[in-house]
Amino acid sequence: MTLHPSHNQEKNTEYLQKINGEHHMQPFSANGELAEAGARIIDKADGCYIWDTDGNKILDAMSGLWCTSIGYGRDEIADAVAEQMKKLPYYNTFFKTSHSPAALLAERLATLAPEHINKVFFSSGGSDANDTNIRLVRHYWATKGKKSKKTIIARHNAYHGSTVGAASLGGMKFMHEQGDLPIPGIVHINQPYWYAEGGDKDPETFGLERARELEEKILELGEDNVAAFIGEPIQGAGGVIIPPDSYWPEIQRICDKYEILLIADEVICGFGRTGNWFASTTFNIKPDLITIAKGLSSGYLPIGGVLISDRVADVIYSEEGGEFNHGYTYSGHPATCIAALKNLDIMERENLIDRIKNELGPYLKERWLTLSDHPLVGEARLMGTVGAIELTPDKASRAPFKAKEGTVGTICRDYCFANNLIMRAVGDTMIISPQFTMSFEEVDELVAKARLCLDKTLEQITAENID
Ligand code: PXG
Repeated sequence: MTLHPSHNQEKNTEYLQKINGEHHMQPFSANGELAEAGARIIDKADGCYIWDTDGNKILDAMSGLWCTSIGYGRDEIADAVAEQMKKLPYYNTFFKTSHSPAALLAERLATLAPEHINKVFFSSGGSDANDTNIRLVRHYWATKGKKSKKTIIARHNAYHGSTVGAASLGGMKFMHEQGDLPIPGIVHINQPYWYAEGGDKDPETFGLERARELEEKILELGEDNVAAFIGEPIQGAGGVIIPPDSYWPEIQRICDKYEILLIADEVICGFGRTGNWFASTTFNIKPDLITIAKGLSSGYLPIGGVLISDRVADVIYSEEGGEFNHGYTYSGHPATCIAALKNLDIMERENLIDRIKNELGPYLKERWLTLSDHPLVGEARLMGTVGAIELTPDKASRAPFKAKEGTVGTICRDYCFANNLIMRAVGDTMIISPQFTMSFEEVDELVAKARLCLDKTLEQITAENID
């Protein structure tokens, strides 16, 4: 079919939905259904709000997809990127070349990262950065003469990305089912999800138990066969799962005891989300590798990478390490590095990390936790600027609904959409990850809208006997 777009079609919702449905296959979507219904077309954004092509102003409490920490509409980034695009829009970082944006960003990251980390390898996002991790840890151990140390231990319900490697590291069953994943050499242990899986145990005992599954798995496989453990400090896409305090110190102890590399996937948690530059600082762990993306550039341009500790870098840079046969066309892309540098400038200039720790974080937490008195809410939790509420038919027992998982969450999510609030549903868990720049008034709007949508959800499931 030939379409003839005219110059004013960019705001024509119907037309855009039609061509989008006919030609654009979208991620994590039932594309047939979506094409039929028509996607919501987002037109512009500013601060914490997005506008669709019908003119609806929507409060974005997810920072896009956990990315836009500094908020939308920062012309300063656009201008700096435009300047870079005119000067050097592209050059690779292979074959003994580099350029100032990559070098400057690498130096900046080394300053911001925990002390034992001084190097970075760039990627285009989080998935390919985690693929880099798989290559790196195996190359590390092979270089040290321990070729058998190959297996990576990850967790059920983790999200590490969507490439074959990253989806294998992830523990999403519905992803593994499509395409015969995980690939060999990646195994999973249980997650520290006290609300859903902790039963009558107190959270700290449960956290220790779940961490000790790592030790059991290492003993089962033999430590000579295990390369690394990977985990998100707080699981994001899995439902903003904040582990009990006992969890991460025990994981660190076990990694140290058995000489297993620790990879912290900070694609969501990094760059301030938890109130420190890195969640590894918040949870007091010392990872050998840190995956970064999203907040690194606030999503203004696609860039990710792996922060590499001295322990790992010393081996990779050694004579025995030789050439690392790995890299991406866009590793260290100049425009994306400039976007990241400007983003970090803004975060520092506006003291945004400090704001999360001392102002926005505490206010958001206080307001968010007020939702726990709602009859549908089994638990409200929040750290820094990531939060969740668990929906339940029975607050006392934290029981799940008898209806298919996600039924009630989807009803609530749809009310949010209809009331111009972007709040995600993961099954029957509602999650938020707002911008670091959100004002107190916007926090109030967010919490008031969330409560309204909970009320409407309760009304509907009562009327329809969903329990
Ligand atoms: N690690 C973590 C912890 C992530 O959250 C990735 C890696 C992959 O990054 P890229 O840039 O390749 O997408 C992510 C991405 C969701 C959702 O439903 C979350 C992500 C991506 C898509 C959807 O919450 N996180």
